[in-house]
Amino acid sequence: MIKRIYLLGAAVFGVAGAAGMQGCSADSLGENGEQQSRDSIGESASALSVGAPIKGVPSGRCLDIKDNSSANGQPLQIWDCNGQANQRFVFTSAGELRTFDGTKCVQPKSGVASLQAPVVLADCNGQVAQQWRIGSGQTITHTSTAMCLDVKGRATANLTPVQIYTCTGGTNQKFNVTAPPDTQAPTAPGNAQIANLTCNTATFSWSASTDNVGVAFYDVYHDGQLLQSVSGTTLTTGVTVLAGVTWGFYVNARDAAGNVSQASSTVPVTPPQCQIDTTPPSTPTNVAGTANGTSITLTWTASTDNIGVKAYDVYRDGQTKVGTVLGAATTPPATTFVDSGLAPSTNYTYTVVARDSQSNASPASGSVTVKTGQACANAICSTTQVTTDTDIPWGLVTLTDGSILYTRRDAHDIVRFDPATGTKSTVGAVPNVESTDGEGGLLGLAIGPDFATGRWLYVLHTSPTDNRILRVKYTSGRTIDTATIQVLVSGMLRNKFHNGGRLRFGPDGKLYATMGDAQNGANARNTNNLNGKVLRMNPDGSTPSDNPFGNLVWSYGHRNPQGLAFDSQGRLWEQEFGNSVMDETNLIQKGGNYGWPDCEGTSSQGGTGCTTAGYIAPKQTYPTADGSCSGIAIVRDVLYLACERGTRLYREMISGSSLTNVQQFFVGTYGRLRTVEPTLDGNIWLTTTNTGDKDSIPNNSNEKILKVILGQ
Ligand SMILES: [Ca+2]
Ligand SMILES: [Ca+2]
Ligand SMILES: [Ca+2]
Ligand SMILES: [Ca+2]
Repeated sequence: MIKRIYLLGAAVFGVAGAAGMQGCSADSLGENGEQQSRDSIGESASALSVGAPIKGVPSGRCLDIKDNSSANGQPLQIWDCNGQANQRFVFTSAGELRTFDGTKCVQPKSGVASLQAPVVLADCNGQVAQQWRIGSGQTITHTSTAMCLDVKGRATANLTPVQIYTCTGGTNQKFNVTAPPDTQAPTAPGNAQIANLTCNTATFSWSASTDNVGVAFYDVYHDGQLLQSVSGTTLTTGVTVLAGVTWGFYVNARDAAGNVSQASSTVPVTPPQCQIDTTPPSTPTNVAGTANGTSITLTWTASTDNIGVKAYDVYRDGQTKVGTVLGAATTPPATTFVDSGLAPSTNYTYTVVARDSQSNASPASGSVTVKTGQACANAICSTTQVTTDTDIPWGLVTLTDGSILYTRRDAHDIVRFDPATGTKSTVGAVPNVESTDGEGGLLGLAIGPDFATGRWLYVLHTSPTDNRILRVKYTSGRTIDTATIQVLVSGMLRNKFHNGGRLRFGPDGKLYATMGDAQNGANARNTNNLNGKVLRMNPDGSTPSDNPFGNLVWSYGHRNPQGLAFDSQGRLWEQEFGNSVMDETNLIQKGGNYGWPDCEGTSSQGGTGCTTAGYIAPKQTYPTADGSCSGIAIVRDVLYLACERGTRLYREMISGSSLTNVQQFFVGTYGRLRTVEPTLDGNIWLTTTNTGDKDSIPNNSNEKILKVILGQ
């Protein structure tokens, strides 16, 4: 019975009038799918011409059911092409080769020895004998016998019977037939596991995915970063790991048409140290500090270690760790730190501790006391923690009364916080949200210029099946009314990582959104789908008439685009996660191609790379270790970027169409930062994302929301 459902989703090639059958998949049919599909087939048989001719290569004649008779047992032959129903064929997703407008199947005649069995008409029965596939070299292969469809005796005359025969490569086994497009993703790989773990290597393995056509590749990731792609027959591979560093390994299956499965389960790995180290670094010396307004710059002399210093922790007034200066894999950490956002005319005392990679810590250095200047002469003047949350704050908007609303990624609800009173309340849960043990969940939040009257909140989230944008009314009682939900965009591919997620209204009254490539770079370059894109839509989700491709796509070639912000000229800036080399900030142009997957930042990755004509280069790039910035905000034409892995806030001046005077703040002070948004009074909100990330578990985080006072 399943095959009847599949016929609706069957790829029908080269046939006018068949479009109405497409897009109706088994998934959408629900419990009554079987009955609905039968009804639809009945209708389509009379209303539509299903299928297309299949021509033998040497004869130019068409496959044909003899005498145009739909009686079971009628033989398949070749005959002059005439376009009638007995010459129209369609491959279904179930592998059948159907004719007579999709109502009958062909199979080798039963009871005849497999070799040279004539092929005849039969009622479709879902048996393997009726399964065919398009083979290599223009052949049509009978799946269960692996034999080829063969015009008997290499003859080319009308009435020559067609049989199955050992594949010979002969032209009498070649047919002009186009493979139907494959739109079905493989199943997720199973049984992911790590073995042979050493301090720097491991073996990652998994069990095979299945696919309607076949798995072409497996893409191996850790934490959203592609490590390698291996062939679709490979189920194990050696991977490089870092001693003491926890990574989460997983794998996606990909077919030749570019459909990507959902991810396997994640295998967390913390490799052992290569060499046990119990000797702490030497004590940092010569700690000194100078004040510049309300910022203090500290310097010290580097510590030494038997293996290597990994980090310096900076302590203020004895107890408070105000920041960590981290080294990279092969370079020691810097010996300077800026503590910004301090009170004016105040004494601060600092010490510094050195750590190695196995958590051996030096004694604290001698202290230094520095007095800040009288007034804030800095870009960042002070920072106040306004509230905390047990989940990950993701999207955040400031309402006109000064309160903020923010989404909680894994808790799947929206919270209101009023900084004036410290009051916090639940606005409500958004239904149909699913986290992805990665980056998916309840993500972006926006309000439009009509918020005062329309009361719409715009939300981007991952559902169990896709990524979606919806809007929902915010009531006068400060809750969401889920009865008002309107799904504006659905069907965007989701995956464990690369779900994009930011929303921002432009000065043109349109809603802009970022959508990741769903871990499939091919999506990014395809302007016919919505993944790997910056999207633009009317507030009701419809396509603006001046969009460049007739759909919601505004720009493309994006990997995992994140923050969006408009400058005083109404220009759109966008932040984007790269893979393993660099992240980027882009100035978005209508219809622009931003290069992924051939170009990562300014680093060529494939094809003709970053020099490809038409690719738009980023305005700024960041090594991924210093970046992984998600949220961005523009205040007085200064761009602020909240960075996760980089654990810092970048401040960059928009000058012409360039980003200049790049400064970094809070490096290591608050850990990973995710969201930055303007406040009503010309400053910024800043949120952390330190724990409970990359999982689907609600309320296992301990995050801060900070208010940062900017200098004038
Ligand atoms: Ca497939
Ligand atoms: Ca050591
Ligand atoms: Ca790019
Ligand atoms: Ca969580």
